[in-house]
Amino acid sequence: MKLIVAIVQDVDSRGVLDALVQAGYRATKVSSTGGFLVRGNATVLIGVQGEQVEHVLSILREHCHARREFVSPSMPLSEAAAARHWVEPLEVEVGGATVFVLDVERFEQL
Ligand code: 2BA
Repeated sequence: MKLIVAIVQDVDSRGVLDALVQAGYRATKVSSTGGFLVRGNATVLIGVQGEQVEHVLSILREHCHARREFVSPSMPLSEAAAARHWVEPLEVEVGGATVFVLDVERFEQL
């Protein structure tokens, strides 16, 4: 058995969960926060058999979209003026999904 841990953008999480459940998978959404943007995202946990991993990844690919985001560095105005070059908004591309596939040693529902 495998555990798929998928970090997705909040805006995509409803569609991903709907598609997974529709396809017969069980999934759990955990609210999470990215360390860099410090914005809410969603971590979706999906327990599957090994042969189902590629199908789940194809669902994630279909429903998670990369987007460009701007980050405004937050610092006091006085410091911002002194470090003018640093306050330019920074553009980053936030992925479709960041996915880890883990081996499950044991699975129980008690
Ligand atoms: P955040 O940490 O908020 O990162 C959001 C986006 O900011 C990243 O998108 C990346 O484009 C950029 N970014 C992150 N760290 C950076 C840095 N040190 N310098 C410059 N740009 C940086 P993604 O790579 O698509 O990641 C989306 C979210 O997935 C991340 O949100 C984080 O919550 C999670 N994530 C990504 N890689 C991870 C990893 N190796 N381990 C755990 N979580 C990860």
